[in-house]
Amino acid sequence: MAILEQQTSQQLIELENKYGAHNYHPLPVVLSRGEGVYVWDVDGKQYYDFLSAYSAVNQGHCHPKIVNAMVQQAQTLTLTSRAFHNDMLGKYEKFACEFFGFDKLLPMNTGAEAVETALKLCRKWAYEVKGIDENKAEIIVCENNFHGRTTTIISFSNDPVARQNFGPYTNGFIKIEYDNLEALELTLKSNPNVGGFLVEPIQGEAGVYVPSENYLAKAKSLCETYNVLFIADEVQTGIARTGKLLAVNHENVIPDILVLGKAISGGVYPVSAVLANDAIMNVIKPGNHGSTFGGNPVAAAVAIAALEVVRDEKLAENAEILGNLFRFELNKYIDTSSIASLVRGKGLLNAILINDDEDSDRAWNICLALRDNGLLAKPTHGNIIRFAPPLVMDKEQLLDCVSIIIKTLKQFEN
Ligand code: IF1
Repeated sequence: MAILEQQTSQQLIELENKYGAHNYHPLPVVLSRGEGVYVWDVDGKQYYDFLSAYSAVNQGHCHPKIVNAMVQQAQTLTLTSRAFHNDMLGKYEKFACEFFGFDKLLPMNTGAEAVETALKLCRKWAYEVKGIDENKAEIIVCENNFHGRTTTIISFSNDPVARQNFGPYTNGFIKIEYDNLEALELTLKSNPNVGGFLVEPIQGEAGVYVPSENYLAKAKSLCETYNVLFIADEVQTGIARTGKLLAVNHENVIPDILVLGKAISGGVYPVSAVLANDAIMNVIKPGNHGSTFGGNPVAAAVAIAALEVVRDEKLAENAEILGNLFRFELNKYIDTSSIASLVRGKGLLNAILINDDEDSDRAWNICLALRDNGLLAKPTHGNIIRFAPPLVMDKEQLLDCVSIIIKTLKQFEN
């Protein structure tokens, strides 16, 4: 059989199972097309996408403006490496720096690469500007963080599945409780070698934990007091997902280092970025850091188009309005539900808590039933189901999804 011939879902799943590493346990559905808020499986069944590729497809699947930008650039110049200049990188860097309000951008490809870049930048600043003794710099991180899958990043993860048997681990990280300002202040006060504080404005993978009001603002203020860099990982919460361009905008916090990924490209191409002002970014000199594809012309063209879509289609405003409607409607149901105990989130990054213990398969079974009812979502940890549709969704589609979700949850009511 020619490899590109039409195959059934089962045949395609078997191909992945036989020839692919088993590093995921996907929901049993095989998608072959996406457009806006919809995806279709190989049998032509239509679904609402309520995961948005983990918030990488905020602009909707295959947004024509972004795809066209990619096609045009891909037919012109795809990759030069940074050994030479190209006519797209500077334009993109200027556009993005003005879009987010920073002096400089360091272009990378994946979110984890951008987080690693931010860690290196923070450490170099700690030694060369703050004056911490070489190899003594510490970076504070939060319990239940998720920042990617590299060996250094999982070194400060407390998720055994993500961490176990990948040692030896990278040193130089202090873990504190998320959303605990006393813990942060105590750690800053008692550790003179802290160079930075890396934090997710909302903890996504942990289960969409929204911190207390003003946590981010007060944490930033503590970092200023102790001359420590506030590093915001907005890979998942950024690009309008939470109802503002950045989740830190809800508290008017300007991070010292901003980490972006996922939807900065609209899910069309791997693009990530680290932004900072000159006093920090200028510690990086030629040869200190790099990447073959980082800042390539296609990434540059795609990212400009993807950010223009966020601006022109007012996706943050839409996420704010539809997110409030989503939680309002679900809370009405939850008041009477025996299966769902709460809904939490900001903008269109939300999750519901299923009344069951972590290791029950009830959330998984609910997601299978949601699939059968035409909506795709996936549990994060055990009994938490994340809901994150593309931000281009309209009110009618959202209410349709709310009725699908409630109808499905009622199937599991006792
Ligand atoms: C998986 C979810 C997980 C991220 C934040 C950096 C990265 C991510 C805040 C790394 C990536 C993805 C990775 C994917 C599942 C998904 C995810 F929360 F978004 F659902 F795992 F937590 N910072 N998140 O969320 O970016 O290198 O992947 O481009 O690894 O299973 P990446």
